[in-house]
Amino acid sequence: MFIDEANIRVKAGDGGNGCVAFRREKFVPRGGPSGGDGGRGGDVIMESSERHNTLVHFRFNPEHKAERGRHGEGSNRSGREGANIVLKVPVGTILYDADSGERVHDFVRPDERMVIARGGRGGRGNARFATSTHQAPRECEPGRPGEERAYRLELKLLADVGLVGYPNVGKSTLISRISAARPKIADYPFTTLEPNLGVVAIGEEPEQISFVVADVPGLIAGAHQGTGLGTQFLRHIERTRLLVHLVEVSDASGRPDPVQDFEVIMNELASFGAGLEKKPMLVAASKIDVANKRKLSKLRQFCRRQKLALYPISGVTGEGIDKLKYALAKRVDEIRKKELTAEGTEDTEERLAH
Ligand SMILES: Nc1nc2c(ncn2[C@@H]2O[C@H](COP(=O)(O)OP(=O)(O)OP(=O)(O)O)[C@@H](O)[C@H]2O)c(=O)[nH]1
Ligand SMILES: [Mg+2]
Repeated sequence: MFIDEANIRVKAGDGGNGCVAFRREKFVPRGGPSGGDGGRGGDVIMESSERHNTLVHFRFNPEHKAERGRHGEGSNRSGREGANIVLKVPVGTILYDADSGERVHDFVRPDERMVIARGGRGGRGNARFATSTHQAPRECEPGRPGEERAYRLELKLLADVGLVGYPNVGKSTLISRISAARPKIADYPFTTLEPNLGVVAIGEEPEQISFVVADVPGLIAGAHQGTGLGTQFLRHIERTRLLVHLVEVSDASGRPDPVQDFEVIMNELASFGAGLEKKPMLVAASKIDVANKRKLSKLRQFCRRQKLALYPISGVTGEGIDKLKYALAKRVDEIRKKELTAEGTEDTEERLAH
């Protein structure tokens, strides 16, 4: 459940064929063989990157081919080599051979490179076959085919964004709106018993931003003492970068005061003891299609005072969902960049200290 997977097929470039040709020059009778070699086919290379966080880009695009080598030509011209292609995967990706199931490589560090399909060698042209006794060879070789392979990629996901709130406020509905996750949604509390993860992708490669959202069971007052489903599952969002706190503003919640709802949940987060209450947080006013206007404006005023960004959404009509999704992408991206530069500075400091 916490694993992102993709199946890919890759084909390295075929080698170019060798060429049969003879020199033909004015005044040079019976010129020698001059067929050039074929170029080598391009490799398919896999490279781990810190800029990628999920495998979602392969799901839309599972087949990759490197360029073939050009054929050799007369006048001893070798064919040009085919260009390599580089497929980027997130650090933490594990590569399996799809046919044998064998584990091929674990990309544990950034910028690890590995050839996952080798380009075919170019064939030799007839110039290579000439010997003192065999001066007009007509043989040449065809290029070798590039390797063709099927792989399975696996990545253990860590969630970037955690969805928190009371039961039944629409957390699972939201994740089903912004990702391919399809958790159970129903009109009773504690529908979700286990965390669900969804991958959200925005934009196109190479500028695509993707991130992982975790939908967790609802919290209620006293959860840290075991009431409801307790708070054990909150460890799944301990390492998230950002929380979305869903607060229901319809009357269906049966609770009179959204600000009080907010505070009860914050108190439970704090009681869990992992600093969840201090994480960056966006507030989503949920079920605005059936909002009680008074509740919505009360929550709005509260958020303004607390300097919390508020996003009114409806998982049913879709209102506000895109805006929230883009805001999440932006915040996640900012936080990741900050983390990268922070690591960079630590590295430099460490080096300077030595
Ligand atoms: N009118 C309206 N109903 C919604 C909205 N979002 C969710 N619902 C309904 O509210 C109910 C609960 O939704 P869920 O997504 O299961 O809520 P949850 O927060 O995941 O609930 P738990 O898993 O029990 O914590 C379902 O009947 C949904 O159809 C919304 O924006 N508007
Ligand atoms: Mg749910």
